[in-house]
Amino acid sequence: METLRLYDFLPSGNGYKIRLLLTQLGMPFEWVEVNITKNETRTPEFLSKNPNGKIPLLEIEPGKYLAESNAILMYLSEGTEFLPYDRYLRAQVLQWLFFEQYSHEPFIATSRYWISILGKAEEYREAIEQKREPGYAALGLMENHLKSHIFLVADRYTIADIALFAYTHVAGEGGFDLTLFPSIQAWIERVKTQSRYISITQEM
Ligand SMILES: N[C@@H](CCC(=O)N[C@@H](CS)C(=O)NCC(=O)O)C(=O)O
Repeated sequence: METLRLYDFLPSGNGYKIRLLLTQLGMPFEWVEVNITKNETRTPEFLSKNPNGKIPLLEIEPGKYLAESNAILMYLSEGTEFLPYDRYLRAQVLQWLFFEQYSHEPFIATSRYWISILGKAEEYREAIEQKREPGYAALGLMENHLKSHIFLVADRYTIADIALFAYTHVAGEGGFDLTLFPSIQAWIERVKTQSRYISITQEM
């Protein structure tokens, strides 16, 4: 098998999902930094690899690319302990992956990007305020679920946990108060004890 190559940016939660899974799978990969704050995703060279101009991007073999973090998680976890085989459980994993992209990431990740990555909280104050309510709604939904489940699907650690962990555990950097969500906090600690766990700041 060819060495996988991951185009990524260290502070990115979407990129971190892939770094974390690859590390936990024990799969070697080449890591290529694409600095999104310097528009490096918008160069003709990068756009020829991903016309959508976004990281993470996985190069599976020379010239064969896969974008969208949660699609990459599905691809890499196929046939592993991180993705259930049962049809209903797999669909539940997908349910969380779609929830993450539509009801969670657009509020929590964007707030974190403006506040902590760009350091422009004042400039984006109005937009950040608009993200508060839907962001807290997403956290509330997770909290309710995690009151009676140790992990998101089938009470075992899957890519659903990886996808939701990425931006939830750093939600504080987007101005969200995680002390309001004790079950989420306990789940975060559980994820951190999984074997071969790496932090989002771990240099590649
Ligand atoms: N839905 C995509 C979102 C990817 C995304 O928003 N990537 C951001 C970094 S986290 C990016 O590349 N931004 C740079 C740009 O849009 O030019 C995924 O899950 O991979």
